[in-house]
Amino acid sequence: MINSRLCQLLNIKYPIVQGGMAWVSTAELVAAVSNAGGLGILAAGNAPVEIIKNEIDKTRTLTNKTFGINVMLLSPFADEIINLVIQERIPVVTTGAGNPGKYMDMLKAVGTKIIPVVPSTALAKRVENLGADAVIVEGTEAGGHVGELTTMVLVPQTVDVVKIPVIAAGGIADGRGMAAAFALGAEGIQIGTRFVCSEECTAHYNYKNSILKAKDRDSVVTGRSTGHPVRVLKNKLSKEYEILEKKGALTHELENLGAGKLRDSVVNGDTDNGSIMAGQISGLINDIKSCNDIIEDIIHEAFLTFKKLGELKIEE
Ligand code: TUI
Repeated sequence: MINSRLCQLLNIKYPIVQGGMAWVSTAELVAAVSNAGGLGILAAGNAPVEIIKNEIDKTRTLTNKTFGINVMLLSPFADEIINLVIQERIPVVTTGAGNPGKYMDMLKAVGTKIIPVVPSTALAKRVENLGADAVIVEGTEAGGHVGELTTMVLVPQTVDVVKIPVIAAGGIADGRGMAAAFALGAEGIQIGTRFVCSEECTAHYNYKNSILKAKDRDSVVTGRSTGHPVRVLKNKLSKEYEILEKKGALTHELENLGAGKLRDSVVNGDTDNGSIMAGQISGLINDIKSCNDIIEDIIHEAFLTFKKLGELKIEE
């Protein structure tokens, strides 16, 4: 048992949050993670409100545990999704790809816990001042939209400047990673890529298999020139994208090439021409197991790691 302030704040057994991944974090995955004692998070991505309302209803048929919603702030539907969250009294919201400042008061008014994902200590402090209940600091090791700093440097620097619980994200897929994050002062972890390779995740097998096959150097960040850098596994699409970017292509040309490509890989299984968003830790993931086993194995391995460290003969 690894307890932290986060478990009381969110009413969960283990301080493990599942990353909100567009197209991937559907009702089945979210309910499985929450039923296993973590916090499942539905991903709104760029989806319109009706689709997310359906996913909320479905999740509620599959679990009576706490679950949350991730609001991707670049979405054209972000305002409507926030209204839906308020109507539906969703207990926890995480946000990504922007500053959630303008939504904080509305969410707080209905008692929703707000946990922004941030890539820097400055934004962590800003969201704490605006009333965030906890903060997820996401290192550049993560999949999808990323910042510049690593988890290793972000976590301790953030822990030193905020009072709210810090959740570490990016590059964590096992109990050693969890123990390392806690050693840096984190009180929880967020896990994305590892949960893609779960039995309950509804993503196409080809997408899961790309992660299973990936090694340490098989991801790349594309789109830095557009201001929206995204970590993906290398494939035909990422190579085309890199060539265009090196040639100095305009942002709208690059955005046209990227549009709809996540759905192509996650839903249709086109892992050549689709965008395979996944983290650098993909190389550590070699099997597909249930969310319950993923979580129990992480907790057990974190415990063994702490025990092993405690047995080191260290003298002061
Ligand atoms: O949001 C994510 N990961 C994502 S979102 C996504 S969908 C997408 N697709 C194409 C282009 C862009 C997005 C795929 N993966 N992670 C959380 C995260 N948020 N990482 C980094 C940030 C972030 C970045 C800048 C948060 C705030 C921020 O603030 C800038 C500002 O406004 O001050």
